[in-house]
Amino acid sequence: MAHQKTPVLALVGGFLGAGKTTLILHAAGLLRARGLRVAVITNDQDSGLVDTKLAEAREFSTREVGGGCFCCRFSDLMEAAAQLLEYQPDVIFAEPVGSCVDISATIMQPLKAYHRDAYRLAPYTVLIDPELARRVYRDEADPDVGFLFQKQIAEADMLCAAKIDRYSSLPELPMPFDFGISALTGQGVDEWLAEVLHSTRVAGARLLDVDYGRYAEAEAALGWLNLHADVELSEALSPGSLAGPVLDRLDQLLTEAGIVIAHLKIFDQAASGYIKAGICANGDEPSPDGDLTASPERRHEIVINLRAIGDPERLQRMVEETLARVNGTVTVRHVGAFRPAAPKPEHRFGTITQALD
Ligand SMILES: Nc1nc2c(ncn2[C@@H]2O[C@H](COP(=O)(O)OP(=O)(O)OP(=O)(O)O)[C@@H](O)[C@H]2O)c(=O)[nH]1
Ligand SMILES: [Mg+2]
Repeated sequence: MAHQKTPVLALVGGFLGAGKTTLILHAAGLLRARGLRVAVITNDQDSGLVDTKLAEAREFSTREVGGGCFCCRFSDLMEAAAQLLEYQPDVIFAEPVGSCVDISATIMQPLKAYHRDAYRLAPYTVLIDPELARRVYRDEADPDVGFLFQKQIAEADMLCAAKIDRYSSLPELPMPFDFGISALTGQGVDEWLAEVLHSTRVAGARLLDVDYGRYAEAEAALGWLNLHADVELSEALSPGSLAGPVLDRLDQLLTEAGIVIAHLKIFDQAASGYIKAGICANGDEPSPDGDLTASPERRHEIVINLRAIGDPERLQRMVEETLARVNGTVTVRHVGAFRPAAPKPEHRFGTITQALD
């Protein structure tokens, strides 16, 4: 058998919209430019992820673990990682679902216990959006969001303030953090990556005390919607000209209904190029990613992922109402609208797995 290198496996968690995918893909691009091979594992309660499409569009070897969070699908996570070994990656980034907590007990400890020879486990990174952090500590955030957020930051091996390009100096936050990072300007990314690749800190050094009843209740406050469709337009449009108005219209409908958006994303692939755009709050200005100058096409493949504090059936109706305005035929390949089911992890360690040496 060919000699296999032992890849770094780096989990990057944090609340919905914290900037996990943007950071992972930015870092993956930097590593690729250094001649390293990078693979990505995405994760969701359902299938049909914008993040998967985006990672594939950037030509990274990608696997999607669907149908439940990594904790509940630990075997699928390990199967996905094993499949990616075929590409001989130097680094595998894995992004857990943004509402997920107790990653240390359910993923980091089992990884150290059962897979220590196959992967070099990086310290667990948790990203925080400084604005959400402030809202949580001022008691201005939804209490269920606040619960999940506080649990997530308590189990970080490396806590990183994301999106720091939005501030003229490092933001003052109610909690200490290890790195301030901007995936847009690159600030702080090299320092964080050095810790991911060569860290001497213990990976999975913290264990949470989680009331799973409260955890399930907090996750179930969120409505989840994933839609994957083929669009045949009557008149050709660029991906940006189709996706932009769909995103704006959905934002408008949700806002009028008083539904708080946690993260709304759309991905549009046409033969001429792709666009990804998203917003993390009602009325936000989306910053599109992809090819804004792609030429008009009649055939598009679109993926919409919406996480909001609202009834999933209402979310689905609003998405369908929005797509009904598209001038053409929309053929839905997949639609899932639900509240996340109570988490039932495959493993849940009560103690920290010690390193061998
Ligand atoms: N200004 C700024 N915006 C960012 C940065 N990183 C991410 N964003 C924006 O924040 C939004 C959410 O980013 P994602 O990377 O999709 O967040 P995520 O944590 O993967 O979200 P989920 O997968 O839904 O949990 C996107 O609109 C990004 O453009 C950053 O460093 N600076
Ligand atoms: Mg993501």
